[in-house]
Amino acid sequence: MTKPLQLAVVLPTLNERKNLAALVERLDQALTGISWEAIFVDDNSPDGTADEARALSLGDPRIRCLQRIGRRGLASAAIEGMCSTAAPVVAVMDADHQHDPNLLPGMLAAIESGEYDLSYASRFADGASTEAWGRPDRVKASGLANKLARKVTGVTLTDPMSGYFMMRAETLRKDAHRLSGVGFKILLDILATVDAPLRIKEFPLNFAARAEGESKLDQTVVFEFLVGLYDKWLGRFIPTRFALFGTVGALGVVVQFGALWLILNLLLGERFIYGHWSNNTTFNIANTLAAVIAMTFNFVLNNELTYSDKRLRGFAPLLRGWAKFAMTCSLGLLTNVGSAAALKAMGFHDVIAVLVGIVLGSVWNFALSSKFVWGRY
Ligand SMILES: Nc1nc2c(ncn2[C@@H]2O[C@H](COP(=O)(O)OP(=O)(O)O)[C@@H](O)[C@H]2O)c(=O)[nH]1
Ligand SMILES: [Mg+2]
Repeated sequence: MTKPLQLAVVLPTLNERKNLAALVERLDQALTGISWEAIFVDDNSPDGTADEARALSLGDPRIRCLQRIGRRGLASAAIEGMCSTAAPVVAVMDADHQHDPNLLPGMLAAIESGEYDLSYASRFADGASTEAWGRPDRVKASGLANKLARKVTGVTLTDPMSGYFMMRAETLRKDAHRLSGVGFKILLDILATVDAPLRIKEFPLNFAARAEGESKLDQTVVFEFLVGLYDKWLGRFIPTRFALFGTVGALGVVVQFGALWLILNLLLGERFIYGHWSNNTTFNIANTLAAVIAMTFNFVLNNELTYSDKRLRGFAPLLRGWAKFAMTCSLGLLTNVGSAAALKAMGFHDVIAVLVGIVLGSVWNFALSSKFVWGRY
């Protein structure tokens, strides 16, 4: 009988094809004498990362591939990978060679000894270094993020934002349903969620430069971090997605007012006197147009941010999505413009009329669009 499986290394990937073969080789060398498997969790990367993982798997069944369709996200990829193995201990690691696999045996020994529940590699512990990373801007950003994260969650680790850690699979599975799975700070999420006090061992990491390809977190790192913090802090009062949708909607309010003002003043030459535009008909037509513009703006921003994990891509899907968004929102739009028109006719201030219309409309928009536009999966 072969040695029972000890460790699963979960490797979330997005366009990492060229990094896989060399990484598997390094894992194989680092983990001699240990019974392990590696699980690439790929979000259907256009560069064929999943195909490469399957090709490697044909020659080495310890390599597995979980290909996710229509979904995105580092945290949820890590969670699903960790839940897809029978191994008693699971590790999460970047697939771009920034995390040194030689730390794995020590991290595993710490957990198998029974003295620790979680091992993790810190970029900021004594003896660690980030010089080889070659990204002083990101070092600084990570330092700041860590400080903020420690304040908000009360976690005392030197690097709660680390993406390289290992723990008992059972501990993870017990609380997996309570993890937020939003953003990239999966370790922080686990630390803030798991009730049992975790005994944690820290390993200083020499954080390397990425081997091939590009960082996916460069552009979204600040946004995702804020979303993650919000989720842990206030997410249970107002769900994160609804808060995002609302924030985008609030920006849409600005856009609608801006568009309305532009159309009336510049295009139609209407005068805005003492808080009123003169003519009801032109106002209603212009406000309808402004609402359509704001809706398009909201669609684009929601697609980029609120539903970044289910983002529609390409001309046809975007157009179809916009059409569906327009349809599901048309009820909201009718409510929006209709109630504004009614209120204005009743003599309410124009600004009040527009605002009430927006609030009533956006309730419809969220309820329907989360189901019909981005809810395919
Ligand atoms: N499955 C999946 N993997 C991701 C996603 N975003 C990033 N990754 C992977 O997560 C790891 C860390 O991402 P990276 O872009 O290197 O972030 P950085 O090291 O902070 O610059 C890499 O292996 C990426 O391929 C995602 O949305 N889904
Ligand atoms: Mg990286």
